[in-house]
Formats: sequence, structure tokens, C-alpha cells
Amino acid sequence: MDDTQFEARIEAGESIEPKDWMPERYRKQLIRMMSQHAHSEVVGMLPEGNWITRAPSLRRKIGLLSKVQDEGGHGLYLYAATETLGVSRDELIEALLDGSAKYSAMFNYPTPSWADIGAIGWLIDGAAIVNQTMLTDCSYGPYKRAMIRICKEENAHQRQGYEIVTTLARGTETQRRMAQEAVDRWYWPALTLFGPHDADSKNSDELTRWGIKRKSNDELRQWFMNRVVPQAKAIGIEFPDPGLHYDETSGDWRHGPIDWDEFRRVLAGSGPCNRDRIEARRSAHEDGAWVREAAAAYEAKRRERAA
Ligand code: FAQ
Repeated sequence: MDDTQFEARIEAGESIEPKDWMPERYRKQLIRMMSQHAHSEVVGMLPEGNWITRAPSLRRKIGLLSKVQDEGGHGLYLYAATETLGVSRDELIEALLDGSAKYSAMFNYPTPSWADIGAIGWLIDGAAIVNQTMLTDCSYGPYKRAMIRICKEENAHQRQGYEIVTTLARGTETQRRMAQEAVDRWYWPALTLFGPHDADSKNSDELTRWGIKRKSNDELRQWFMNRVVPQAKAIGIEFPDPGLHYDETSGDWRHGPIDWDEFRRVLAGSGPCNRDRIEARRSAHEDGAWVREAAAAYEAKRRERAA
């Protein structure tokens, strides 16, 4: 098998499986993107986990607990899928903890009120679904299958978030204000989830050629805008975007200019919670060392008995 034959398989819509031949660069790109995705799920548990003990009712607490647990599960599927590319879980976690691997920049923002939990579910999970629905058609089998399962759960998260924001928006004046302020905090980070504009996206050409990405960053961002603007209008919430307008010609809701300097600053480590997030992951990893040791000892014993 060579590059030309591999590209013919992609062209024919075949699924690439772990034992199949693949160009080294295809493998590297998948490890980069899938591990960043796995790290995002696991770090993404932190801003919301912060509210589990303070949810305003038992029903809300159960809903949030289940959502945060789902995100941990998504991290697990994605780490397992990434391992099929010949990299170990330890190496992946090490790269997160030493800062050489990225995770979604928006998880470096804080969640100061309960309404942030609604805004994250509605806007961040809402953006993630748009991105991940596209990935259910990705050329790498294990990633595609993980995405199909994850999308089902993300849909429930998005609905739960929108319901929280709707309840607050229809509540007292203080609750309505809480909802609006949380949306003000999460609207712009949600738009950056899709990555830089197409002209500045260095990986897109390669990922698209290999059928990993099926739509561009800007196409997905536009799809997201067309979904969320009518939802915001339905509950009387406004997006903090003076440039937001309806394009009569294309029938699209267009956003105003995104502050990419802010995005790069947070990505480089200067967001409000970067240090806390990595510190929380590092101490969770250290505290969990005995579990990994016990699991490895159990497995060694099992193999010894089976031999
Ligand atoms: N944050 O050339 P491109 C979730 C980096 S899951 C940080 O356009 P690409 C669920 C990018 O890695 C959220 N870094 O890159 C949840 C690249 O850096 P590198 C995660 C970002 O790969 C909800 C550089 O910029 N979803 O939220 C970001 O073609 C609630 C240049 O960019 C996924 O990861 C960003 N926002 O496109 C969990 C989906 N954007 O590595 C808990 C899979 C870009 O070259 C609570 N990933 N960068 O140094 C993807 O679809 C793509 O990788 C993109 C980036 C779209 C993220």
C-alpha cells in the first residue's frame, strides 16, 4: 500500500481501521486531534463539576452529575480510540500535564453563577454537537464510532442547558439577568470552539483531503449561528455581538468579528483558569496513582493465572 492507494480508499469512502496501512502524517494528525478532543472532554468536566454541590435543586444536581459523568466517559472513549493509533494513555496524559498537548481554550474560563451551567450546555455542547456531527462521517473507524455514541449524549446535554437558561430567562428579573450575563460570558468562547477562520487554519487542508474533517471551521460556525440565534430570540436572550445581523441574500445569521488575540492569549496559557485546570488534572492524576497500580497488578495476576 502507498499514499496513492490510501487516498483511493479515502476517495471511495472506505473506513480506515487500526491495523490498516496509513501514512505516518495521517496517524500523527489523528493523534493530535483526537487527543486534544479527549483532553477537552476531561478538562471540560472541571468548570461544571464546580457546581455539583451547589445545584439549586435535587433534580438539577442529578442532571448535572450525569452530564459531567458523561463527559468523563467521552474522554475515555476518545483516549481508547486514540490508543488504537499506537500511542499509550500514559504518553497522552503526560502531554496534557506538561502543556505540550492542547485542549479547548474555552474551558479556561470560570463559571461564577448557576446560569453558566445552562449557558455551557446550550452554547458549548451545542457547538460541540455541530462539530461532532460532522465527525460521525470521519474516515477513521474508531473515531467515527466514538463520535456516533458521543453525539447522542451531547444532544441531551444541549437540551438540558437550554432548558436551564429558558427557566432563568422566564423567572424573576434577577434570574433573567443571571441568564443574560452567563450568555454574555459564553457566546464568544463558543464561537472559537470551531477553530480559526478557514484562511488561518493550518491543518484543515490535510484533514479535509483525508476525510477526517468533512466541513470547514467557518462552515460549521455558520451552521451553529443559524441554530442558536432563533433559540436565543425565542427566550428573549441577546448575544453580546453588535455585528450580529441577518444576511438576506444567503439566509444566514452572521456574527461580528471574533477577538482572536484574546483566543491566542488564552491558548498560550494566560486565561483566567489555565493554571487551576492543569493543577486540578495533575492532582487528580497523582491521587489516582494507586488505582492504576492496583489495576495493573490485577491484570498481571490474571495473565499469570491464565498462562
Ligand atoms: N481551543 O488548523 P486548525 C466539548 C488549535 S469537545 C484550543 O484549524 P484543526 C464537549 C488547533 O488544535 C470540544 N485550541 O486545527 C464538552 C491547532 O493547533 P495545533 C473539543 C484550538 O485541528 C462540552 C490550531 O489551533 N472538540 O467541548 C481551538 O484543523 C461541555 C490551528 O487550528 C474537538 O476537539 C480551540 N477552540 O481544527 C465537554 C473536536 N481551535 O494542534 C465538556 C475535534 C483550534 O496545530 C463540557 N477537533 N485550536 O498546534 C476538531 O474538530 C478540530 O481539531 C478543531 C481545530 C476544529 C478544534
